[in-house]
Amino acid sequence: MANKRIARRDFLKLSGMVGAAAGLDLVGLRHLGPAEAQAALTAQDQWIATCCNMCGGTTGIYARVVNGRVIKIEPNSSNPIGLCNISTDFTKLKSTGARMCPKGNAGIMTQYDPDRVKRPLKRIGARGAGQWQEIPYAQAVAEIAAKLAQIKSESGPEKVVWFAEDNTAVPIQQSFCNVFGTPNFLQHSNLCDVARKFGFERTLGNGRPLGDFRNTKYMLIFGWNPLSATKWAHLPRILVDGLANGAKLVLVDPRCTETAHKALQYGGRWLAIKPGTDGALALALANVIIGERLYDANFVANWTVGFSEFSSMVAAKTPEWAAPITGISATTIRTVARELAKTKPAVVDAWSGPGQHMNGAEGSRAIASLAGLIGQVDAPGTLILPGRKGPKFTVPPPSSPLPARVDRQNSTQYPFAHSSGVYVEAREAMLTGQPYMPRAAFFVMQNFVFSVPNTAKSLQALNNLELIVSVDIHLSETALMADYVIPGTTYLERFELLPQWVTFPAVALRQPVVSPLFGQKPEYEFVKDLALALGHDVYPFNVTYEKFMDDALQAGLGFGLADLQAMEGATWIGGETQYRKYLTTGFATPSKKFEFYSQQMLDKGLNPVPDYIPTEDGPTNTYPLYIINWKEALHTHSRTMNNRWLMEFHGENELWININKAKSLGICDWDLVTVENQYGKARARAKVTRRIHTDVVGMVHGFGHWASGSIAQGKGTNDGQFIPGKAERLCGMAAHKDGAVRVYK
Ligand SMILES: Nc1nc2c(c(=O)[nH]1)N[C@H]1C(S)=C(S)[C@@H](COP(=O)(O)OP(=O)(O)OC[C@H]3O[C@@H](n4cnc5c(=O)[nH]c(N)nc54)[C@H](O)[C@@H]3O)O[C@H]1N2
Ligand SMILES: Nc1nc2c(c(=O)[nH]1)N[C@H]1C(S)=C(S)[C@@H](COP(=O)(O)OP(=O)(O)OC[C@H]3O[C@@H](n4cnc5c(=O)[nH]c(N)nc54)[C@H](O)[C@@H]3O)O[C@H]1N2
Ligand SMILES: [Mo]
Repeated sequence: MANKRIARRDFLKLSGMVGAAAGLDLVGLRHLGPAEAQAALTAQDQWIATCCNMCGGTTGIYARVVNGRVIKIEPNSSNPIGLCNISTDFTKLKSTGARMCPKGNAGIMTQYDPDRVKRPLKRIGARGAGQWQEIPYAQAVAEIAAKLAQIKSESGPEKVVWFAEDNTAVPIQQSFCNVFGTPNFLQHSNLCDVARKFGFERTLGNGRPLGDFRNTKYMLIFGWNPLSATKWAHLPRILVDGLANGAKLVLVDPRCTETAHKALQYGGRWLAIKPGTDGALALALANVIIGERLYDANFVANWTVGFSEFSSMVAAKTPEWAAPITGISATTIRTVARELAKTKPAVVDAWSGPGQHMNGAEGSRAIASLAGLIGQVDAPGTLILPGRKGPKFTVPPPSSPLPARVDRQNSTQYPFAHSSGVYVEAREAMLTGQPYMPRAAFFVMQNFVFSVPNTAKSLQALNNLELIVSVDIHLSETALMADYVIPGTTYLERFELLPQWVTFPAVALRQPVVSPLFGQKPEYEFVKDLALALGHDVYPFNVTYEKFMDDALQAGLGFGLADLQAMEGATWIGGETQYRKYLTTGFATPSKKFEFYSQQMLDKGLNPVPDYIPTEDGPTNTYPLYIINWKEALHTHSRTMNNRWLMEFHGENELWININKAKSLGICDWDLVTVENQYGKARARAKVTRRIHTDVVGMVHGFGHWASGSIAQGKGTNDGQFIPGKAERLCGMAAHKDGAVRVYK
C-alpha cells in the first residue's frame, strides 16, 4: 500500500499519535502494550514516539519507520526537551513545534552505519592489533562469565571494574556490580559535570539547577556554550528568546563561542578569560557587589549563612587583584558586577569551562555564590531548582559488605568525590597496582581511551588488564583494546526510562522503533545474561527488562510501562514549575539556608568559604600556550565522527590560534602545525582567528580517531593526548581542560 505523506503541519497537530498511515489507524500503537507494540513493528509505515540518544540530551523525537526501516526523524512536541524548561512556557510553545539538533537529524546515519559492530568479537591477536574472530553470542557470554568467576574466586570481585555511560541501563549495571560484589561501578558524571554539581550542592543544595533563560533580563554565563554544546535541544531557543525579550548576556570564555557571538549581537559582552581563572573573576565580582552594597540584603539576611565570613574573604579579592589573573580589566569587572546586581531577574550559570579544571570545584562554588549574593534563586527568570520525579528501580543491595574501592572515591584524598567515581584514579590503579590491581574492566557505551584525559596513559593502563569487555556500536579505540566486543544497540533499538531535565516533573520513554539490526541484544539483556550465567538467579535478572521498568514506574509514579507508552508523545508530564520552594522547605543544605560558608567543608579541614586556587598545569617557558577543548553542535564527544552526514558538515577539527600569536609564530590559516607537550605530539590544521585569547589554543574534542570506523579514522587531532590527566582535588572531576603546549610550523 502506498504510504501517506504527512504534511509537517498535520504531523505536528497529530503529535500525540504513535502510529499512522498504511493500514494503521491514526492513534494506532499508542494503545498497545509493549509486546503488542513490538509485534506491530512489522506494520508498513508508522511514526513512533521515542527519545534521542545521539548525545545525553534525551530529546523527544518521532521516528518514521517504513517496512521496518527508520527513514526520518522529527522532533516530538509533547516532550519539553525540544521546547523549553518552564511549564508555563511549555503550554505556550507546544503548538509552535519542538526542535532537535543536527546530530539528532543525522541519527539515521548512525543507525545504518556500515561500520557498526555486527557480531560478538573475540580477540585473537595481540591486544589492540585488531585481529578478531566472530563468535556466537552465547559463547561470548559463557567465556566472559567463566573468566569473571575465576577472577572472583582467585582474587576477589573488586578486581572487576565496571564503567558505564549514565543514560543507558544504569540500574541494571549497578545491580550486577552489587550482586557480583564489586564496589567499582563508575559512571559518566565523573567525566562530565561533578565540579558544577559540587558548586551548586554546597551553596544551594541542588547539584543541577536550571537557568530560566527565556524569562530573564540578565545572564552571566561562565564557560558554557548552550548554542552549540546543546546539552538540551531547547537551550538555543530559550536563550535567544530571552535576548529577543531584552535580556543582556555576558559570556565568559577564552573563546568567542557561538553563544558569546550571540551576546555581542544583542549588545552584551564576551569576556575572554584566561583558562582556569573563573573562580578569581567570580570572587572579584562578589568583592564589588559587597563593597558597593549592591547585594540583596533581604535574601542575604533571611536565607543565607556565612555572609560575614564570605565578605571578609573577598575583601582582598579586588578587581585589581583579579585583572592580571583573569586577563579581564578591573573596569570591566566593576561594570559587570554593577549590571549583574542591578538587573533582575538574573541567571548566573556555568558548566564545563570552569568545571573541567583542577580548581573546578571551588571555581564553581564561587560562581554559585554570586547567585546567592544577588538573591536570584528559584524564582522566575533565575536559576530554578527542578522539581523532578521519576521511576524508582529496585536495585538489589550488595550480597556481602563491599571491599574498598579501587578509585579512592570514598577516601580522604577526594573529600567530596561524587558517587560516579574517579576515573583517573581507577586508571592509576591499573598502572601502579595501588591500592590494588584490577584484573578486568567493562566499558558499556564509553570510549574510555578518548574520554579520559591523557590518552597514552589510558592505553598503557588497559594493556595491564587480563580481561576487557566493550559493549559498543562501533569498534572504538577502547573496543580495539578489548578481549571481547559485544555489539551494542542504538537508541532506536532499545528501551529506557528518562526523567527529563526541565524544571517540572516529566518522564519520557525511549523505546525500540526497529528491531536490533543484527539480531543483537540490548545492553541490559547482555548484563542480565551475564548475571544469570554467573548463577545470580535473582531480581532483576530473572524477570524481563520490561517488567523491571514497569515495576520502577509503578513504584515511582504509580503507572506502568504500557501507560507511559500510550501517553501523548510517550511522555508523562507530572505538574508545574514550582518557584521559591525554599520559603517552605528551606534549601537542601545542612543549614537549610544558602551557604556562603560550608560547615561540611570545615569539618573536613577545608576552607569553608570558596577560595581561588590557581591550577598547576598552565603555561611554562617550554610550553607557553594554554590548550583547551570544547564541543560543537555537529558532534558528540568522540562518537559521531563516523556519521557520514555530520562529517560532511565538519569533517576534521582545527587548532584555533589567535591571529597575533599565529603571526608571531609564522603560522598562516590552514597550515599544518605541530602541537607538542610532555604528554603528546601531533599535527593539527591551524585555524587562525580573532575569536580566541592570545595565550590560548584549542580544538573541538573527539577527533583524531585511529579506530571507530572508516570515516572517522585519520580525521583531525585527538585533544585528549595533551592533557595531564589528573582529577580535581575536592570532587575528583577529570580535569579535561588543563594543559599547556607549544605550537610550531
Ligand atoms: N578532552 C576532553 N575529554 C572529555 C570531554 C571534553 O570536553 N574534552 N568531555 C567529557 C564529557 S562532558 C563527557 S560526558 C564524556 C563522554 O564520554 P563518553 O561517554 O565516553 O562518550 P563518547 O566519547 O561519545 O563515547 C561513547 C562510546 O559509546 C559508543 N556508543 C554510542 N552510542 C551507543 C549506543 O547506543 N550503545 C552502545 N553500546 N555504544 C554506543 C560510541 O561508539 C563511543 O565509542 O567525555 C568527557 N571527556
Ligand atoms: N553538540 C554537543 N552538545 C553537547 C555535547 C556534545 O558532545 N555535543 N555534550 C553534552 C555534555 S555531556 C555536556 S557535559 C555539555 C557541556 O557543555 P559545555 O559546558 O558548553 O561544554 P564544552 O564545549 O566542553 O565547554 C564549554 C566552554 O568552555 C570553554 N572553556 C575552556 N576552559 C575554560 C575556562 O577555564 N573558563 C571558561 N570560562 N571557559 C572555558 C570552552 O572554550 C568551551 O566553549 O554539552 C552537552 N551538549
Ligand atoms: Mo558531559
